[in-house]
Amino acid sequence: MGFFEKIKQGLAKTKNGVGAMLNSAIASFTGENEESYDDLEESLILADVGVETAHEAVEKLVEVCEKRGSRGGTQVKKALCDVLAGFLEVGDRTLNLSTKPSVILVIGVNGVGKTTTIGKLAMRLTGEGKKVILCAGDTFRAAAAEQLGIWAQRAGVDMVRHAEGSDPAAVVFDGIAAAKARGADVIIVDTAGRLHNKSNLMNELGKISRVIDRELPGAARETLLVLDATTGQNGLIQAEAFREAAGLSGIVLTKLDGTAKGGIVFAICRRLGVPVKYIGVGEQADDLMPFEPKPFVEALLE
Ligand SMILES: Nc1nc2c(ncn2[C@@H]2O[C@H](COP(=O)(O)OP(=O)(O)OP(=O)(O)O)[C@@H](O)[C@H]2O)c(=O)[nH]1
Ligand SMILES: [Mg+2]
Repeated sequence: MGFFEKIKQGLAKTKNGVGAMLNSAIASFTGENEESYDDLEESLILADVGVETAHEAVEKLVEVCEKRGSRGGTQVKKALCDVLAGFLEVGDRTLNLSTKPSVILVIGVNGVGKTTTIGKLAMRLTGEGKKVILCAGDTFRAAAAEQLGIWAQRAGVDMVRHAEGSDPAAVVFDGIAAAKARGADVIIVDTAGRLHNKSNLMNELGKISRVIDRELPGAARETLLVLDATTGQNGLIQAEAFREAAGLSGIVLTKLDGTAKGGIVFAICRRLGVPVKYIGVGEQADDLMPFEPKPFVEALLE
């Protein structure tokens, strides 16, 4: 099954609710009467786009329709696709891995798919000829390093780990030393899942971040927030908290093959200006793809 087929299939699971409503709201959208305006805005909110962003999207849509003279379902839908895709065109979506080594720090709440994403990324980058080292910064459970170890083996890359319960910043320190010694191109750091409102855990990310800055000054660095696409508006709050604690250069949106409504991504890109860099549509190594706004929006509205 093709990549976008998987997304469409996933999004179709919630279609009966959101997609169908959205499409009927688009079909009856005239941009002239309040009612059609409200219907469309409400459908966007139900798709998790968020109140503010939904409002902005409809305002922008009216503008675009007026300018283009768009009339009727098909033309309005095309205009809405363009407006929504425009919201996702923020920043640079490519990974900046311009120094040797460069660092990818992967963060997010529990169970969103951090370790799996790292495994997929390791396979991908290795396939591009890069020498990758994985760093098991999730020292919370021994099983976490084991899970990462399985991916390391699959990708044929080294992994640096410490004993359960040890300081994650110390593992990162060693990981960087190993990356330098072995001439690695990229070091990818796994971290334990943490709730964005637990300040001690969030401070730990700051500490990891400072170790990277100190040990690799000037190195190219990505801090990727992994976000489960089935998360609703809370995703925006998560993203804000993680940005505050560690800075963010990009989002990886996972589980788009599930029951995701997908709308949260518009709120995040629009409000925080952080680009989505990759999307995940399954548990297999090749279920990670660079993000493209247009096809994503089309899959969402199909
Ligand atoms: N369907 C689907 N499942 C996924 C995807 N990404 C990850 N998973 C699954 O989600 C579950 C959690 O993934 P992990 O990679 O362990 O998540 P994590 O963020 O590292 O979890 P913690 O380390 O416990 O915080 C696993 O069963 C993964 O196989 C995806 O894109 N689609
Ligand atoms: Mg994990």
